[in-house]
Parts: sequence; C-alpha cells; structure tokens
Amino acid sequence: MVKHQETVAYSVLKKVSFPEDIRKLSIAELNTLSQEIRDLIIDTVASRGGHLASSLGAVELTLALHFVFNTPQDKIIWDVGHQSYAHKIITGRKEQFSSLRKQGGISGFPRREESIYDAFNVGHSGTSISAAAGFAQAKCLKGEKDKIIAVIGDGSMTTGMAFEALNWAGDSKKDMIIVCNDNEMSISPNVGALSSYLNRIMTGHRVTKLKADVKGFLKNIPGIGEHIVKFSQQIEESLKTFVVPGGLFEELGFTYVGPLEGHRLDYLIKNFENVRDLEGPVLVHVITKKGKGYKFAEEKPLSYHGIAPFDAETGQALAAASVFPSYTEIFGKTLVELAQEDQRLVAITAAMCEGTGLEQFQKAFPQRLYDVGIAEQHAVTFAAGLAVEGFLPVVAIYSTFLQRAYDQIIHDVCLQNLPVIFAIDRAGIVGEDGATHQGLFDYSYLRSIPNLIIMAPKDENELRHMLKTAVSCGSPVSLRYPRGKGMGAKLDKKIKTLKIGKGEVLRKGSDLAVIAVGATVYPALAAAEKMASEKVSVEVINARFVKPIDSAMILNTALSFKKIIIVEENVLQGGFGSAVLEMLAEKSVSNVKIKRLGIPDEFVEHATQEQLRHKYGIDEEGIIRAIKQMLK
Ligand SMILES: Cc1ncc(C[n+]2csc(CCOP(=O)(O)OP(=O)(O)O)c2C)c(N)n1
Repeated sequence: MVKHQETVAYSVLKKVSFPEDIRKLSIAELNTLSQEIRDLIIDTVASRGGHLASSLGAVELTLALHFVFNTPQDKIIWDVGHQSYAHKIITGRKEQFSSLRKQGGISGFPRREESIYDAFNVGHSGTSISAAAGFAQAKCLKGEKDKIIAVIGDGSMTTGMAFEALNWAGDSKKDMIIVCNDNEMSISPNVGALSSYLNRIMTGHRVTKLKADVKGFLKNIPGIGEHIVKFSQQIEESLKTFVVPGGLFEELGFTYVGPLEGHRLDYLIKNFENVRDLEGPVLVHVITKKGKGYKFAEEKPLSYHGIAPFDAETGQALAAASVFPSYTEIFGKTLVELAQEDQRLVAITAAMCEGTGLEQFQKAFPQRLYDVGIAEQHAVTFAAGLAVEGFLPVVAIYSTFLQRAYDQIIHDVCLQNLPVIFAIDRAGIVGEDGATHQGLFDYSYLRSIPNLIIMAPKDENELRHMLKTAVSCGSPVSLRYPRGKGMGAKLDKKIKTLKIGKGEVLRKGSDLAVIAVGATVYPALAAAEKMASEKVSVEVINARFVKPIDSAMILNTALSFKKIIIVEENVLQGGFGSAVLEMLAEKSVSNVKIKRLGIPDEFVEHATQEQLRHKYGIDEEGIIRAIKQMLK
C-alpha cells in the first residue's frame, strides 16, 4: 500500500539514479525497486495529478528494458509517453520528479530536450513504430548496431500509423524490437478486431497453461490417470489450431515472442536477453495490468488513467468537484437532448468516450455511438460515409487529436459539403499535459477550408445553442470549446439556433473595442468592467463565428472606434485576428489601430491553464494591460 514519501526509506531507489545503477542489482533488489518506484509515482501523482494507471502498469517492463539494453546508446521509444514515469525516475530525474507537469518542471511525456534517455518526443498515440523504423533505417545507413525498441500499448496499436509502420517494418527486415504492452485497455476497454486478436492470443496462452496443469494433475491419479491423459491428448491436437500465438505478426514478417507475463522481472529479463540477440523485426507481446500495485487504479483503471490530485490513502479526489459543470458535460447532455428529437444524430469517438462527454449518449443510444479506437482519420471519413447516407454525425474529439485527420476533413467532409459536426473539446490552452496536447491550432488549420463553419461559444449556455445551430445548418461545422468548467452561465430552457456568421455586442463603449471569441469573451468583459472604474469606456464584442466572420459588425466597429483589440485562445498565425485583418485589408480599411492577443509563434509548454493564459496575456489582466497600452 502507499506510504508517504517522508516515511519511505526507498532502500534501493536511493542507490539508483541511472540505468547503470540498476544493472548491478539482483532480482530481489529489482523487485523492491519496483515497489519503491510505484510508491514514488503514486505519491507524486497524488499531489501533482498526471497519468497514473499506465505508468504503474509499466514499471517492471521499464526496469527490464533498461536492465537488458544498453540505454541511452540503445534507444527506447515510448508510444504516447504517458507510461514513462518509471523511465524518468531511473534516468536521472528522480530528484526533479516532484516537479512533474509543473511550470518549469519536468514534462509528463518524454522530451529529447529533457534527457538523453528520451529518444523521441511523444504525446499522440501510434508514432513509436514509425519513429523506430526511421531510427532502424538510420542505424543501417550509418552501419551502427545499437538496438531500437518501440514500446506501444495495445490501444495505440489500433492507430492507422501503427498499421502503416508494421507494414513497412515487417517488409524492410530491419533490426528493431516492438514491445506491445497489452493491458486490454486503451483509456476505456480497447476496441476493434486487433484487440480481439491479442485477446485470443492471451486466452490461448491461458488455455495452454491450464492444459499443462490439468495434465500434471491427471497423471498423478493412480490407475486411470494415464488413460484420461491419452484421450485428452487427442482433443488437445484439435485445440492447437485454436490459436497460433502471434501468427498474424509472423505473417507480417516479425518474429513473435510471447505472450510474456509483464510483472515478473526474472522472466522479462531472461526473455529480453534472448530477444536482444535476434535479427530482423521482432514483436514482443507483454501482458500487464493497468494500475498494477495500487488497488484503486487496478479496480478503476479508467478513472486513474489521467487524474487530478487525490488522497493516496483513500484514492479520493482532493479538490471539491466544481460547482459549475464542465463544457464537456454540457456538450454531452445537450447532445442527448438533441438526439432525442432527431433520429439522424449519431456520435463518434476515437477512444475518448468519457473524455469527450459521450457516456450519457452511449447509455441513452448505444446503437448510435461508435467508438472506433484511436483512429481519428477513420473517425472522420466514417462520419462522412454516415452523412452521405443521411445521418448527422457528431465527431467528438480533442483539438490536438483532430490534427491527425486534416486531409479527411478536407477531402472527405468539406469537399463534399457534408453535414459532419466536429465537437472540438480541449480547444485552446489545456495546461499540464503540455506542448503535445495544447489545442491551439484549430482555428488556423480549419479556417482555410471551404464550406466549413467555425464557431466558439463564450459560455456553456451558448455552447448549447451552437450545438443546435450546428445540427440544423446542414454544413460541416467546427464547434470548439475549452477544457474545464463552464462559466456558471444560466442555461436557457429552450435551445435555439443562432444566426450563422453573426456576432453580438455584449457591452457598449466609446474609447476602444475588444473583439473576443470563445473562452476569451468573459475575461474581456471583466477587463472592460475594471476599465470602467477608471473611466475608460470599452465596447466588448462576442464574435461567436470565426468563419464566416461577422464582416458587417467588425467593419462598423473598425470605422467607429479606430482602436481595436482582438483576443483569441489560438495561435495568432492564421487565427481569428488574422481573419479580421484579412477582411479589413480586403475592404481597404487602413486607418484603424489593431492589437491582436493570442499565442505567438511558439509551442506552449506545460503549466496550469491560468499560468499560461497569464503568460500569454489573454487573461483579464493581459487584456487590461493591452487596453492601457493602446490608449496611452
Ligand atoms: C492520436 C491520439 N489520440 C488519442 C489520444 C488519447 N490517448 C492517450 S492514451 C490513450 C490510450 C492508449 O492506450 P494504450 O496504448 O493501450 O496505452 P495504456 O494507457 O493502456 O498503457 C489515448 C486514447 C492520444 N494520445 N493520441
């Protein structure tokens, strides 16, 4: 069970800083080390929040890999990277581990900038085999013999990228080792045919083990035991075809090793030592338990996948649940309401049913909810197919993961002007997950696509109206909203449709206008309130639409104010502010001073959402600062 850091002796861990330290340890010491690493991970995540269950499940696997392979010369490439906490602890970052995901602290994901042991930057699923293939090809060109190891979960194995890379790797015959860390879970239980296949291998393995045990038992029954064994052997022959472990991978050109029990260090080490000497592509299938060693996480791996700070003793969340529902919750609830009225509505998730708030929809309409696995590209084109057949698909997805389906949005949805709704969650600054997960590009990458309507609500009430508008408009729509709780807005009983391309003036003013969109509208309003107390009159406009923008209203504002601030939670390049500038340039409006607030041309690192909004000057304080500067 969990012990608190102060009281833990960490008898072995205190001797370990780098992998060379663990290579000197006995199996018994390694087992103790596993426990101590788990304690450290649990205590740290309990206070910092983070990805718990996946990291707990990969502790022995991590130790075995670093024990057997000559890291950092040999390269371990983690897929997603949310399981890499043990790796971080034993690769020189034990002391900094308490700064996990803090501003200026270590990242929750492998980062090459952070450590020589982090071979490749990750955060999105399914990249490890492709990257490993690239490494393997490079080693071949350079005549180097270092080992390349990709560690990929069974969930991430369902990504299109993983299939593409397996296809290449199996054919290229380059030396590389793919470790499939199979815990039967993605974030939720894994889905799809490959998952069933892996499951059959495991079941087959269990059957083989069971048969051996039963045979041993029967043989010991005096007199009749031998006869029964002989008879059962005939049955056994037919059972052999039940499963050929790894047959699929063998067919693809891999040497299959497994399934291996993933929490037995002696066993893992022995097998990896054998695998190290194999040539060509090898797939090692390791069976682990998500959340291993922490009762609550083992019981509820989904809840403990990514988790906010909690009490390690009780497993209970530390922060009281917000009084306001989150945007995600309101989206899910509203979708159920709308789907009750409209049979055509169907929902699609790429392995993020809970994260995107679709659980209620799943309960209410199990036949109309499709979890396609970690397959964003497929999700989008699948939606396009449904739309052609007259359905109204809602693809509920995080902004950062939609990036993967860019061509599908253009080629399969927008080119055919199909009514697919992209309900884009976690848009804007997401916080502690850092650069790989910020949703800061969607206005820019979507704004250039014809036929697509782009909207963003100022609060959860407007989200409801926008969802209804999206469902009613018959076009492809991007509806983006931020991570976290809503603004506490009162929800209108009746959900209405909004006029496409029309913004609203929220506050009249005379000195300067702030045009805000999405999550920046309330801070703009608050800033205007504060300025009023300093006798500065600020007009605040809620743009609502990034495409089509409300040209008439913005033009009017430009002509009457001459000083405008535009605020958005998106990169400045190609974002909402760019759209306004383009429109004004088209209309030859030049005598207006415009300041754009948003994210500059850089990747945004991990920190809390508040810290980041502050850093980039898109919170109330930043907007006040900009107003004052402009009026100087
Ligand atoms: C492209 C992409 N889509 C979705 C996600 C969100 N996500 C993070 S981890 C995860 C599940 C990964 O499952 P698996 O690879 O089996 O790892 P496990 O957590 O079981 O160790 C998902 C869907 C992501 N990181 N990248």
